[in-house]
Amino acid sequence: MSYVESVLADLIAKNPAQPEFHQAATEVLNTLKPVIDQNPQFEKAGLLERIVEPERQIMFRVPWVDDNGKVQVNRGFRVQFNSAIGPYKGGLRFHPSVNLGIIKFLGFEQIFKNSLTGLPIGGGKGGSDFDPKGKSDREVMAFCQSFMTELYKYVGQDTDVPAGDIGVGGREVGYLYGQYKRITGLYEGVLTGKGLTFGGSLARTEATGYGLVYLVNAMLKAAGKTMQGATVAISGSGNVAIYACQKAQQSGAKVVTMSDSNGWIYDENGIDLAAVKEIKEVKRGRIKEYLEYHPQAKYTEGKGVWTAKCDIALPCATQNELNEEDAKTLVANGCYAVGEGANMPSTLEAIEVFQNAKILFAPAKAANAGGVATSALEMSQNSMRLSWTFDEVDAKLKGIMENIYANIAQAAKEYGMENNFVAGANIAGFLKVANAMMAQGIV
Ligand code: NDP
Ligand code: 2IT
Repeated sequence: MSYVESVLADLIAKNPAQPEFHQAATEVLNTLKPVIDQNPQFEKAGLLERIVEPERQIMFRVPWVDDNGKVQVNRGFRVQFNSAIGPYKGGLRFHPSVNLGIIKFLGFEQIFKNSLTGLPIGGGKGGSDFDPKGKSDREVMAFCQSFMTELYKYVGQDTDVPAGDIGVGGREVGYLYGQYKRITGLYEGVLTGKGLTFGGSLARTEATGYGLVYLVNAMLKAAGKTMQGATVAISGSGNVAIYACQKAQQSGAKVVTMSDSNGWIYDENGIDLAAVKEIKEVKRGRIKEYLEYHPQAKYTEGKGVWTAKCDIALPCATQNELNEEDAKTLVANGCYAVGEGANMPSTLEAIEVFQNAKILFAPAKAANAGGVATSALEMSQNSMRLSWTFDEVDAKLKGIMENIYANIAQAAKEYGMENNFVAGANIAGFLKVANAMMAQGIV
């Protein structure tokens, strides 16, 4: 058994019932084989065994009182995965599906993503099985205050800096920040994605979606293609999906689909993003309500968004939302590029279909790194106690995404896997962290 295979076998045996973590680790470690072969010192230093084991995992009770006066109890998590290159950094996810395995897969991915940004941030992730959907603002506030009353012990501007993810947006970050400040008395950049009146960065809201399109545009350009005139399918209708749609439209594409966990819309005239923003950002409603604005559009209940014919697919909802069948359908319909806005949206089998079909495929840890990169820019602004303009932050974001594309393309080429951006992203992200860990001794 090779070093990589034995580490993976141990990981699976030691962490039962964490299939998403197994999946993320399998994808990363398998592509690292050539690097591991060339660097025998990594095995001697137990580097892979250390990198797959979080430095610290925190789980806690989150009690709160609902609007009927009843006590509810949720479970809170923060996995501080790797601090070799900077303070732990990564979002908080509030969704009923959250468990330790989900947070570990996200935290593991975050290590390499954060490394790719070129900025000094380690990897972490957290969240809760709390479901903000259908809750009143007061209930969300009560939950966030209780969550932070435990979490504050472990976070801080130089230790661990959480942010948003699924179910955690500006509202939640605001309540969490208020409680942190109240308990600690510190006015510091302990969270990113804050409101603009209390230390938030311009362009952080747009960053993940915009960054996704900047990276896909760089990938298309290198292949002699462009988004101008392309038909784009997007899944999800949350933060990432909305701003991916906006930037794709600004890049001259026609976006024809968006979705939520209930179903998906198809608008052959191109998505009216102002309508989607009103439904999702203002009313917190369902994507089905799009028909009230555009009765000619088509709504389909349930899955199926990848059956829409498109040139470019941007999955921006959640993990494993695009499986082998979906990938085959996309390829059969002529799709030539995929950019992952969500974390691990494509199954391992789907990625194989894309790679066999020689489709341009930008993996999540490169393609959605614009969000956390801009979070790191928010941290810099907080430390300097000043703020940059929208255009300044947006220009830095674009530069970072173009740089990520260049680095992953270069790493893939260097290891004999030209245009395999999955391998390129894993290798480039891994090497910086691995070298930092080697230099810091056995810790
Ligand atoms: P939001 O909560 O704003 O939106 C999530 C969207 O995905 C909603 O449309 C939601 O539908 C849909 N969705 C969530 N879970 C499921 C599910 N199980 N099945 C089907 N649809 C689902 O989250 P974000 O836009 O912030 O996050 C989307 C993805 O992007 C996630 O994978 C996240 O980890 C990733 N990401 C986010 C970043 C950020 O800065 N926010 C940065 C990098 C990656 P519904 O409302 O019905 O639940
Ligand atoms: O998955 C991610 O990169 C995020 N949810 C954003 C994390 C951050 O710290 O901005």
